[in-house]
Amino acid sequence: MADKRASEILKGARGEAARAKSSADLEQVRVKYLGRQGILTQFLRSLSSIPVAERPEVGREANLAKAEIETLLGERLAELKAAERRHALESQRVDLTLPGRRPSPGTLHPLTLVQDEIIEIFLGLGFAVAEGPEVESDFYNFEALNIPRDHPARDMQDTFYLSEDVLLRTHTSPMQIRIMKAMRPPLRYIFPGRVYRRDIADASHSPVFHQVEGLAVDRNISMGDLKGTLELFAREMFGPRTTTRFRPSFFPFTEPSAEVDVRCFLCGGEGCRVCKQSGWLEILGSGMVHPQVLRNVGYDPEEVTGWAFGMGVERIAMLKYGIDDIRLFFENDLRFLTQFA
Ligand code: 2U9
Repeated sequence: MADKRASEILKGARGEAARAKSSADLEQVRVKYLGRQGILTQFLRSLSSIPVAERPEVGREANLAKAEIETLLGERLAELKAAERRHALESQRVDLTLPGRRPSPGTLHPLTLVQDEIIEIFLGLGFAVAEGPEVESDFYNFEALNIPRDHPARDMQDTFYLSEDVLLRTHTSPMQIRIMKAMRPPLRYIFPGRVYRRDIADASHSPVFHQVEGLAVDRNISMGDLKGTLELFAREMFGPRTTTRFRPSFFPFTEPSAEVDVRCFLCGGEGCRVCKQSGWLEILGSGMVHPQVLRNVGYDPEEVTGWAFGMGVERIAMLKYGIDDIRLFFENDLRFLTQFA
């Protein structure tokens, strides 16, 4: 009866091993028969309770059954592993004839695009480009530009000071002083660059932003030249049908001074949310270089005159593309940044 048990166990194991569909199934079969609590293991353990006379025969049968189960499990495992490997190779097949995925080269930042566009327009008019330090002295940033000691811009609240005399430039105008001191007229230059002001960031303010300023100095340079140049710039930038308006203004470094507006291209001048019902959009400030500023760099205002202008690149980009929050330029959200290329 006992040897019948061994052969039945073997038969059961053989059937289950054959039916196992995966190496994991087969492992369960192994545990069921050969594990610590396995059927055959328990059977071997129970041999001590059968009559002594039957023990050698039954024990031999049981050990043979164990060896046979081990062999058949090993063979079945090899079969299943081979099948699993074939299946894995099939399902993970790589099509080597597929064309490669093109790596995305990225896009230029909208501020770079707009700044380049501004530069291109003035290069076409014969201006040269000059760039200079972002860390400046009080002299170049304020004093030489005729900005008085009690001007609010010079307040600690408005300017990032690195020491009493050293600061982060609040405009690119110090480069205009540097160029005028280094060269003699005639001069035609534009000055693109990053500038800093102690503003709390909101929809229209950022503590760092970009400017392009321009300067022309020569004999007999007039406000008419300034007007013609900036009208041409506005038409190149915002389209050939752009209408401009020059409005009197004040800056310490220009006299007379004018701000330039373009007819609101969203409402056509009717008045809307963007132009705050005025029908006009301010794009830049400008003026004739103040005689005192010319004297500060060693020029004789009786001999040469000049004009200058300044614009915020963010403002131009916001008007051109209808962007309502300056912070979008600095948040590096690719969904925003990749729209402009
Ligand atoms: C020198 C002489 C004159 C540059 C000028 C402005 C008017 C102006 C603002 C535009 C928007 C600054 O970025 S912004 O906030 N700029 O309105 N800039 S005239 O005049 C100069 C500069 C240097 C030696």
